[in-house]
Amino acid sequence: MIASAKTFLAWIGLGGNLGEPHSTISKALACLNEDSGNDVEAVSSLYRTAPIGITDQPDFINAVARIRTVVAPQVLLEKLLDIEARLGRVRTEQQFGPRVIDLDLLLYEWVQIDTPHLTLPHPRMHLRRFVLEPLFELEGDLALPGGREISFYLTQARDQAAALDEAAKDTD
Ligand code: PH2
Ligand code: MG
Ligand code: MG
Repeated sequence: MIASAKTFLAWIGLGGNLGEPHSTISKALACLNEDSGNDVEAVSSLYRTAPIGITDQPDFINAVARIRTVVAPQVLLEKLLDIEARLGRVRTEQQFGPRVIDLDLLLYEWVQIDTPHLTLPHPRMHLRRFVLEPLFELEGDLALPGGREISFYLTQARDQAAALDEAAKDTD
């Protein structure tokens, strides 16, 4: 990365459940780091997670990475889409369906924007344990832009899961 350039922190959510997700996630991190505009600073553990949205699909492997970047959020998003394509992702799948690799821009500094192509923070990150748990591992109890601390959303996400279990019991 250009030593003198102004740099920005960003957090990327990584996930996949087709092929060999562990290896694809490693390759995605290598691609991100090899790009002259970004350095990968820290990566969470890899988590095996139950699929959310469409439940009838393989478990996912998920992680979160903190990167330092010189590029603007929209340019970073383009880079992520490009890496997804290079690693074999074809965008014909269902919205919450199985995929080889998914790279989501979760946070870019404390920027809040809402445009047709990019919303920051990622609009569903605070609802997803598969994002919140690895992010909590990396950053501790960070407050999300315009919101509460990660632990607040994690507790809510746990309660939601418990409530769904209760609702399922009611209909048995
Ligand atoms: N991604 C989805 C839909 N559902 N579930 C888990 N556990 N992990 C994911 O990364 C995931 C998902 C679509 O982006
Ligand atoms: Mg996603
Ligand atoms: Mg995505």
